[in-house]
Amino acid sequence: MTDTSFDSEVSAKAADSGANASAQFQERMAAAGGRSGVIDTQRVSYLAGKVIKAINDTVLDDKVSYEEYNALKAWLIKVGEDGEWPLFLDVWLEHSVEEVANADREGSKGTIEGPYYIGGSPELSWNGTIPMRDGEPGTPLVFAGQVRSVDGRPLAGAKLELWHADDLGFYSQFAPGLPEWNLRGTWIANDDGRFEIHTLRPAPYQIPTEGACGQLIEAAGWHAWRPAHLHFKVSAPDHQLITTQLYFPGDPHNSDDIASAVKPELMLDPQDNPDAEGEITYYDFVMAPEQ
Ligand code: MBD
Ligand code: FE
Repeated sequence: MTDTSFDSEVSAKAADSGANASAQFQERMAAAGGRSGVIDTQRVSYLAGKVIKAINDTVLDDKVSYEEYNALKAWLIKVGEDGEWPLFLDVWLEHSVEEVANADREGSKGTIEGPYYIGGSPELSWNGTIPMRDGEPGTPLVFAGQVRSVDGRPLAGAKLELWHADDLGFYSQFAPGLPEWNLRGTWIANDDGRFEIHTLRPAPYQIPTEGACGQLIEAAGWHAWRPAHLHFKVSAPDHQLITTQLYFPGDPHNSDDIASAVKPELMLDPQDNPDAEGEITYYDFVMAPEQ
């Protein structure tokens, strides 16, 4: 395979990932009963008015030209055409929404979900291995710990959903050619609330650069990197769902994540696994009761 055909294969995958994320999100919203009527008229008027005013103020304060206005217009159109609204919003806005949503929640920290979650991944026992291809590249990683309530009670039967990118930065179901549930799974904690997840250490990750978001990053002279991360949703009866991500010390992008989703509490500490090839890391999830 030549470099060129590899590049075009990679960019075809990236273009697909945007469209898939848009379609997935719309399906999920429709399944949850749609969007209309959820937010009351006064609130819509207040928030939409405030955002529109903030943009107008920027135009006036910074004397935005017709050239800049038209560049913005063309770019906004392209975000939709590329299916990159989920990517744009989750990278540059979701972190603030998450901060507001979980400001007062006790227990383990959450962070953003991002655009690539899919519910209903294969259920594994408390110490199962994530679905992966034969020869899937990456260092084996055991992720072990306990799910507890804030009062210290182990939460038997808690559910842990994990999803992460492969070594090339692709998420299954958002890039063609990967098995449906590659690097996605659901673990059920044992009677002590314990789990031992067998997976691979993820690689640093670049958000797709071929579409409108990449165009913005390049035009602004930014970078497209996120630190290597594992995504989790952890749930247990009568407790608030935790959506989070966990990171690895020493990653150069822990301090400049393009999605602003790193928190000091979300750092793992992997060590050589004395019992098997690869690494092992421990992390407990502490869950706040349902309000
Ligand atoms: C990702 O994998 C991700 O986690 C986020 C937040 C945004 C884009 C891609
Ligand atoms: Fe991710």
